[in-house]
Amino acid sequence: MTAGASATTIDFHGQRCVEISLPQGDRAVISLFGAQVLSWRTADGTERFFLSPKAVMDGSAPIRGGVPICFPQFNQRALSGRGVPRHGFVREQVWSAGQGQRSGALAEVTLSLASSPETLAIWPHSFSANLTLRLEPNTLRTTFGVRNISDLAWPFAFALHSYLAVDDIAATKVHGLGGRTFWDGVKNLREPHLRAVQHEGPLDFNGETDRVYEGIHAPIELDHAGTRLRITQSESLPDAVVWNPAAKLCATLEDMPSDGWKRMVCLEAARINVPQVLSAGQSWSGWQQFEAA
Ligand code: TA6
Repeated sequence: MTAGASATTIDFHGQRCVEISLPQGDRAVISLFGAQVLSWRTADGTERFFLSPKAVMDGSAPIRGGVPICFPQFNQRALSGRGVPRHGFVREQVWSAGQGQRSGALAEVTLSLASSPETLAIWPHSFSANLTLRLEPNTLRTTFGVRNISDLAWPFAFALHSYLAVDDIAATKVHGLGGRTFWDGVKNLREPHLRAVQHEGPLDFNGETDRVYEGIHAPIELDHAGTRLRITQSESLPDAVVWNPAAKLCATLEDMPSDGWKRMVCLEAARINVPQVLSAGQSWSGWQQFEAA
């Protein structure tokens, strides 16, 4: 892998990663395994992402934390029964990192992945994909791009499955979802077409939460311990997933400490309910951006 002066190859919890940083002190780390952002620290020293202390870091399983990429399916909703793993397979592939760039108060690096005999055995479509991580003071954007390099159109679903760190889930609120319709994956797991409407006012957490909100056009805000994180996403990603496993489900996750659910919430920018169809030769991209107040 090549890294420019502004992107350094580092070992991070045993994973080969690329680090980008700014003179102001902001820093982000992305793993070659899965092109998964594992850390974003703003200049004030605050770590913004949750990375499970029990995450599997040897490349044998997806990493629990940071920003896993879900492609070409979300959970097992789109391509189930065809042998594609839950949340797809790119989060378990080793990506290549390109030259990093820094110009003033902006640093970025792009990782890439192309279909291979291994991926074609899982999902029979040729693609090339890239993930660009862009860092500015107090702001991080992840952009995923994919191109259909086969002769046939194919559909896919997608999510940037971001794990955000919170001090205490019981005192955490999410603003900006009032009035949006959602599918409740806890109450209606077997009825994916059922919808409820989110009440006005902030969403708080009183138990297992697993929802796919649709029609997301305005920013969402994560509010905890007196700090706010503003989250925006591209028009190509109309859905937002909110996930917290709470105590019972968390206890079944081997790569989570028993109290890990108290310190994280996933706020994911996604395209789930209406899969994207990509024609031969066509490209698509989607991004999620975080701004710390
Ligand atoms: O995004 C929410 C979700 O689909 C949940 O249903 C939950 O299972 C979570 O993702 C984690 O999935 P994983 O395969 O990473 O354990």
